[in-house]
Amino acid sequence: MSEESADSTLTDGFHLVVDALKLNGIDTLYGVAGIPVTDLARLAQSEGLRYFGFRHEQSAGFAAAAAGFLTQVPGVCLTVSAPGFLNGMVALANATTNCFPMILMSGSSNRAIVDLEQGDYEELDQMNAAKPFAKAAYRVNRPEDIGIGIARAIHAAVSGRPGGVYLDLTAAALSATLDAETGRKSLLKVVDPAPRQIPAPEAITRAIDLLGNAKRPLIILGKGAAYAQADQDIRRFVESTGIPFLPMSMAKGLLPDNHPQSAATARSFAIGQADIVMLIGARLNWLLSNGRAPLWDEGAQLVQVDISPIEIDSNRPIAAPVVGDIKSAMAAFLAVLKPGQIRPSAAWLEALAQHKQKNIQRMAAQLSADPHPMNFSSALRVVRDVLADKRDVHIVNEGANTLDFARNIIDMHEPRRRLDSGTWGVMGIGMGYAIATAIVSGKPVVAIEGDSAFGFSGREIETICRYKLPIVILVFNNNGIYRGDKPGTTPPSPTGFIPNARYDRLIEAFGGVGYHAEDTPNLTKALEAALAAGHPALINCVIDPTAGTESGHIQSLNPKRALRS
Ligand code: ADP
Ligand code: TPW
Ligand code: MG
Repeated sequence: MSEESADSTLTDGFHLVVDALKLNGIDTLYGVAGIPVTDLARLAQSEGLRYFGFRHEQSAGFAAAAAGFLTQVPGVCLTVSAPGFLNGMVALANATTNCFPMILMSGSSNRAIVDLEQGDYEELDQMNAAKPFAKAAYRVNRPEDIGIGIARAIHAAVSGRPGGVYLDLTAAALSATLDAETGRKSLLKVVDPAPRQIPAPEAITRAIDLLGNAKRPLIILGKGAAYAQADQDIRRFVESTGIPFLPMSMAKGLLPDNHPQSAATARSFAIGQADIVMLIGARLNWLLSNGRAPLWDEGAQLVQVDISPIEIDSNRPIAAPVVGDIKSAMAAFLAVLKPGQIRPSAAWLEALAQHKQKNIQRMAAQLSADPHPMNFSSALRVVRDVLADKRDVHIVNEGANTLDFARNIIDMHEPRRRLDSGTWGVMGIGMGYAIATAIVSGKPVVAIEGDSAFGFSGREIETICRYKLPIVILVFNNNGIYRGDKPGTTPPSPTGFIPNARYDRLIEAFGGVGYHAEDTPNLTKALEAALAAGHPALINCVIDPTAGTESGHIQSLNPKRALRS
């Protein structure tokens, strides 16, 4: 309990929130201060929590979500009422969509006035507004309910399939006083909030039997597998069965990308030809063409390991569902797997090897070109080469072409080192994810950002400089969304930006170091120097404005008008 209380026999809502968070091992808040949570942020900081103040709630929320993904402890975002709350909602919905645990904690206005729509300062029925976008939403109306409210929020965020939880803290509950002893007794430390969910033994044998019959098996690892922190067992399972694997973008590094069993460079071939595919923490959503032809052989049979029972059969029949948490499931697989029981055919491995070889050669030609101005491949080759011996560097990545090329070119060697636009393909995660990643990991972060993508959260470079975080932002500046306009285009096209903007100068306003790189030698120098300095830096990386393609690699999802005027 804080020393500040004038009367030590009393406590209040502010103190109870801070005490409840501490009791449950939550030591960091990401937020934007203001009525009615300013004093909460201040108190949290003075009581030993780390408070990171952002310039916009969306980035604070993205930071909380990234922290949740990296640590399995829900990241907490603190906002003011109505507009601040709504600014945080995109991040909350994104967390739920990506299965990341986070808690959006917003102060709210006077219930009596809000419910009669009488016009309070920042009036909004926040709890009900949050419900469709959150895994759960709760409101605390009385200080004695704060402990339960926070416990419920933690359970909801991390149990089962993780997600975003909204916790509404009314101004009245925050400022109300309570007898200190009653308050203390109202707090609880949650026990086992993410209980193991051990799959049924028959589900394990069914899956192993199916895989045992496979000639052309394939494992697809998703970000659920990265989240589960079952790294050793996943690797042992993959290696002891010899099954080729494909990592989804945020599962890269669970096994190193240069692992001989990686089928990443023969992705379409592997998915299209496999007879049995095992999904581990990956949904059959748009990122996997919903499991449909032409990418997939619709006759292939599937094993799916997932914590959510209703994920099963969501897009196509799953012959062997394994419902449980991945850590328990992988341990169970390893416990019953007999040597040689699962064995991909030699012909399958040979066919994959040939496809990989062909694709690697094709990529090598692209990667070795050094055009002026740089294109995505040549600039990313530099990034890849500079990072090759810096395995602790974490990557954040968003954009269209910038995302697609970087995902393929930058190899990952360690788990949970890559965060990106994820399930929604959302722009704006960049700075929030980078900030939380730097804070949580204590390691350098390189944020590889399209110039459009960067604009969504670029204001947070002040935050990065204020906290002196070791973040290097690479802005892939091609003058626009996907591409730049031809010189002199008026009015600017819907996708074009000011040509040749100097993003590097923005960070200088806050004491960071800006670099301007127009060619590969200068990009190499800039990235090496920025990483060696360990200071906030932004490299304006000049990319040929004609190099990108509209919508990057997902042009097929981009509807075009049937009639031309
Ligand atoms: P990706 O985008 O990488 O393909 P998705 O986000 O689509 O991955 O899928 C992640 C899946 O992982 C979700 O269906 C989620 O229910 C599941 N999941 C998350 N955590 C766990 C866990 N600990 N154990 C099992 N499944 C999990
Ligand atoms: C919140 C739509 C998808 S990709 C993109 C936008 C605006 C930017 C692509 O340009 P960028 O990358 O970043 O410069 P590059 O390398 O191709 O030039 N609003 C939100 N999310 C999404 N996904 C969009 C808009 C979009
Ligand atoms: Mg661009």
